[in-house]
Amino acid sequence: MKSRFQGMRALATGIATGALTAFWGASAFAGDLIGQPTDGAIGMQPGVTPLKHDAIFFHNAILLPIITAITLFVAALLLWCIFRFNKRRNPVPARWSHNTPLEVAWTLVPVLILVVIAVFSFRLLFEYHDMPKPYMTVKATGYQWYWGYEYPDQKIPEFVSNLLPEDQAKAKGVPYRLAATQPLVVPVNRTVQVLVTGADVIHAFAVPAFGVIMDAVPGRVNSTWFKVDRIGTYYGSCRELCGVDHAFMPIEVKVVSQADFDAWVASKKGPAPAATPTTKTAVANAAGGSNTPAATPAQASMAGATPSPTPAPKAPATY
Ligand SMILES: [Cu+2]
Repeated sequence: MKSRFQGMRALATGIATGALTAFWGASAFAGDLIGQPTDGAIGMQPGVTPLKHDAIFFHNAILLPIITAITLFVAALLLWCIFRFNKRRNPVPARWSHNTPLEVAWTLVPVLILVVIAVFSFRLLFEYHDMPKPYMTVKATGYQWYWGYEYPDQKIPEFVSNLLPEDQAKAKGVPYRLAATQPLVVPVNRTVQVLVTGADVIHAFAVPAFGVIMDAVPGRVNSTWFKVDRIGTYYGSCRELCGVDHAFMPIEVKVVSQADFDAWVASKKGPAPAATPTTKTAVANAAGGSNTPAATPAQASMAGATPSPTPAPKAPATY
């Protein structure tokens, strides 16, 4: 009997150890892809900005241990009550009520736990709020259902970033539904301010590897920032249900060296000088290849964007 019990205990220990190893192993050692989701991964995408590094620290070092400790403590209390104070083992229950020290403790301890969480939480919130002096600003406008990017500092008018079609994504070996026709290009190790707005309905600009998510609200300009510490391609998506093609408006950010960025800016400006901002936008849109044109002038002016001519959209916007 004893040996059978020991065998079961060994089995249980084995299962628990295996599960824990699988859990922590998957999250810590799986070699998660950078800038995109990884199949079977647990936890958040690896970060490439100070904000995301600190958000991961807040989650893994502060929240997760507290949640685990509370869960284990409450489970142990429950089990203890079930086994120690059931009717059979405790036929005559005590009749007292109120225990002042205990009540003070179970009021104060949760308050202190919340204060600890709040201290770290506010530090992170302030960090998101306190943007360093930005090197440049980009404006991201959410449309049904694509993104428009504009570089006011570099005088690059808005261009359209669409979902890269499946055949092209396969041919290029990039993830379908994450890759875009024209990425947002930014330099590495530079603070980039992102002004986010929506042209029709509420969208949201989110790039998990940057730890950035910001609502794109029509008639309002929100601001967020990131400073990416390594060159690469990072994917995000719209994070606010915005209509039938909500899942088909990816965000692709290419982080490049300063020299590559300068070259890209020069290529974006193009050799052909444009007489008016309107024609400039049209030239940029035409040069982009498979572009869905920008929104109607009414939508564009709502979002404060440069009005552009209105060729027929790929997927006509319905409201
Ligand atoms: Cu959207």
